Amino acid sequence: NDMLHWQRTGFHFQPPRNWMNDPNGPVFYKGWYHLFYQYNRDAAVWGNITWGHAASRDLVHWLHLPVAMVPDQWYDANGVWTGSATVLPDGGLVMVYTGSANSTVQVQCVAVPADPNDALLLHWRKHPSNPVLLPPPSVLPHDFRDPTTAWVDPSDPSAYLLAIGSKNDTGDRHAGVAYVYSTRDFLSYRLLPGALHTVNGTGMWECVDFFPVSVDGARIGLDTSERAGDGVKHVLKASLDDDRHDYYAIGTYVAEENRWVPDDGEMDVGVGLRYDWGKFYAAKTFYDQNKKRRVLWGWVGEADSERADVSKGWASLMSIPRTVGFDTKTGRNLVFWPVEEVEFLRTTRYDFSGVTVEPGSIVPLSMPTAAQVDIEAQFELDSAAVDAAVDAEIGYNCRTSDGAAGRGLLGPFGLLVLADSVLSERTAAYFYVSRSADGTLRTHFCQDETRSSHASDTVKRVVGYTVPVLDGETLSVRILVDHSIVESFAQGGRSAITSRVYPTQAFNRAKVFLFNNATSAHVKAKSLRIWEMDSTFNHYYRQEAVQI
Ligand code: DQQ
Repeated sequence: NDMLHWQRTGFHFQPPRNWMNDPNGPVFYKGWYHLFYQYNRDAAVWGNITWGHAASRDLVHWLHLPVAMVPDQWYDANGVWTGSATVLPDGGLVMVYTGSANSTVQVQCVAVPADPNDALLLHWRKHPSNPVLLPPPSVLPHDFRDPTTAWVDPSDPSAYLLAIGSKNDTGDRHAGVAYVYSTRDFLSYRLLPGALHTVNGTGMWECVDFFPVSVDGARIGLDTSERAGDGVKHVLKASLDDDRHDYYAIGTYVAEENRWVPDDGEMDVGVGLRYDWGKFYAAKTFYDQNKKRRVLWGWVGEADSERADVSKGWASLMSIPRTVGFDTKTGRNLVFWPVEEVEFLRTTRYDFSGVTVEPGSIVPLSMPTAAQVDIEAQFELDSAAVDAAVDAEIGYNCRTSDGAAGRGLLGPFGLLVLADSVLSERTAAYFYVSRSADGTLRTHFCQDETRSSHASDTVKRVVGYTVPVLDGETLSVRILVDHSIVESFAQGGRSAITSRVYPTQAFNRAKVFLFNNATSAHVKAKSLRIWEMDSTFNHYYRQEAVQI
């Protein structure tokens, strides 16, 4: 029906139909961005996993291509699972992926372009030596998957290293772990002693990613083989199968000892920072040699029921591609920001800058329709209220709070999107300023899905976390709204939150409001601009058309 159809997005990547999960082997090759993804051709639920495939000139408009790989060998009969691309020095390309041989055995396999001159990379050749890598005796054979992009071994330029996630259950460790293998030809591999990193209690590490970042801000992205050293640190990311979030930490890579050490042991992988505080998993970066940036893709699943997915005929989206960089201002986190190409989709602009929102009030923002919008807002709290904030409560927590309906001295305030005119449905992206035990102010950035839909079969939560705000900074947020997805980036991307929401009333006449539920603070939208967003009208590859 209309409502289910409306939930499909206008400018996010999603397959034409059926189920999708992890991004696979993202890469820039011969002028095209390629995105492969875990794909079930047969249904809107997970199963019979192939590699779906699409290509783009600009990361925004996509050409849907035929599936790249299907389970047609004994070693991937249960699914062609997640893998990564490595660009070789001669410009060649190799994919290393996990073959699910059966429900209990995972092996690593290699595929190369059947025709390296084909910029669309339509056909893939699985190597006759597959599987090239079997689980080591120390791990369970079903806990060994998702090889990373390979990087050049700093101590032996003729060798590559790559990491594979696993789990170590000896004793009661329940430790996530990343093993490193050395290879010269991608066909034979040697396990390096020890592990790149392991963290007790974090369980199976899926979709490990490992990449360098420029910490002096000199460069926005680094090639995966860039060496550690002056101005270069390494990020380790793991997707925790246990709690379905992507965790990262920044640290030092000591290649000659095959280990990586987090800068801050208390904020280790799996316990500290997340790529995104909402629905976002199995993410993967690639180095875009075209624009010299590192780009992140994440799988954004559904929060509705499987039954709803089956009637829609599709499930899951890809996040907006995000550039990833080191936050030189805080020195302790990454920043994520929609790739600049997203801004090309902006059409009509509405400017609401200067609007002030009284405590306990809501201001409608008048525009024709807001199902597909890009919002940029900067907020100022009145200083008298902030000075009085010694009374602000201690220890706010987005997850256990009353969300946008709560009331505190300095929050919540922010925007309500995908709202109907009487606000019976709305999704809130908001700030909440509280006090920490030492008396200093703490800013939380949260998203409240609890009133996003009248539907009862969807998961609705309040999600989010504290976001660093430095002296003199205003509170700022960018929000991408696209039918059933709300993706927010606070403080220049120090914190990101993605929600999936399914309005039943707001659909087709979605509105935006400013709200301020603080009890004492006036909030001024110092600047507030909203752009309507074009749809990307993706195309479908037809072999006949190309052959003519
Ligand atoms: N999805 C793939 C696995 C990976 C998981 C299977 C993460 O390779 O560990 O579809 O979502």
